[in-house]
Amino acid sequence: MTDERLRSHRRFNPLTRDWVLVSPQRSKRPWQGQTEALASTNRPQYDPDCYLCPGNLRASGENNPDYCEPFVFANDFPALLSTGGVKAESDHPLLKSEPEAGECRVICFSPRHDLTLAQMEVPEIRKVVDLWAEQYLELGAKPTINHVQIFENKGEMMGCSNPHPHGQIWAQQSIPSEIKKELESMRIHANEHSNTLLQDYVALELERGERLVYQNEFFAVVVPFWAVWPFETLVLCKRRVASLSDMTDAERDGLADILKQLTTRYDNLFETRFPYSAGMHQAPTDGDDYSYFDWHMHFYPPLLRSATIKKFLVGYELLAEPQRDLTAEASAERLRAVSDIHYSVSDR
Ligand code: H2U
Ligand code: ZN
Repeated sequence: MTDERLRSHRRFNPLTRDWVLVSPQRSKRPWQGQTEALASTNRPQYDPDCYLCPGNLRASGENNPDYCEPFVFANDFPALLSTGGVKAESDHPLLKSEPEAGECRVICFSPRHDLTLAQMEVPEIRKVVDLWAEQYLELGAKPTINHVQIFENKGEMMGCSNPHPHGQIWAQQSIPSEIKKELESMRIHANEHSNTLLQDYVALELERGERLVYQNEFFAVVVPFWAVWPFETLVLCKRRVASLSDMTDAERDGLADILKQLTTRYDNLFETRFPYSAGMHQAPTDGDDYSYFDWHMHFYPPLLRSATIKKFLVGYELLAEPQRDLTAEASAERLRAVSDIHYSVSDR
């Protein structure tokens, strides 16, 4: 490792064009903290009080069907309504707003209340991938929908309201700020280079290897050079695809394998159901040309040292810029080193 990498330095995120302060000198002993596992709470396969379990009643007064495959429904408390507010004339340029319309859905990954993606089998995860692809196409085809955000909030620490394995979709008229930033960076990169930003990046990471967590024939998972969260990862496709709908059957299987591998390694790191916010960025569905865009998936887990010790983005980070002690390379090494057999089934 170069000397620079052992001392305080800043790293540049070419997707968002933000910087992160890295202070490796503060983590000479990266694992000073305790790493006790939480007492594992055994959940039932079916919970009569869960609003996501098959057959149960939801807040809308509707009953879920007796589903046995991934199941999607309209969020009963949507953040976006099918018609946005009426545009009000602003009486001041510093008080700008605009109406926003959209649709929110919830996807139950499995009928089993006690599982998470990490504990599901690859063919079951593949069904989730297929449903995500269908939803992207269906929602994206609506004239009023220009962006489809598929994501998962996992764990109480991330504000997840229910342990039943599920994710969400927020589809809307506008292209949200994070994606806008990425689109701009990717567009500029592709104009100035012979390849797209993330195709160039995945090639570089495969060559360097030090930030690689896992790869299969079609995808690679890395702790990005510019990661902010201790164990943040980026899932990259080795071929340029703009969305799930561009992926072949074999690639969708490959993505299911990647999700199983990554979430299992996360869980094994601190022997806990590793919390995170994760989601994929896909090409907007407004009909523009997105040949400069690469599908990818971000995982933002909050845990730092154990199942209970999380990183907070506070102080300097709120007021100045994000900071981390552990380097991305050290995190990738940790994630590579753990077993890919889930701790709940391995006979240790
Ligand atoms: P979170 O656990 O990430 O909060 O997602 C659960 C979603 O489920 C949440 O957005 C919705 C909430 O609005 N929900 C329903 O649609 N129906 C219900 O009966 C309860 C919760
Ligand atoms: Zn349930």
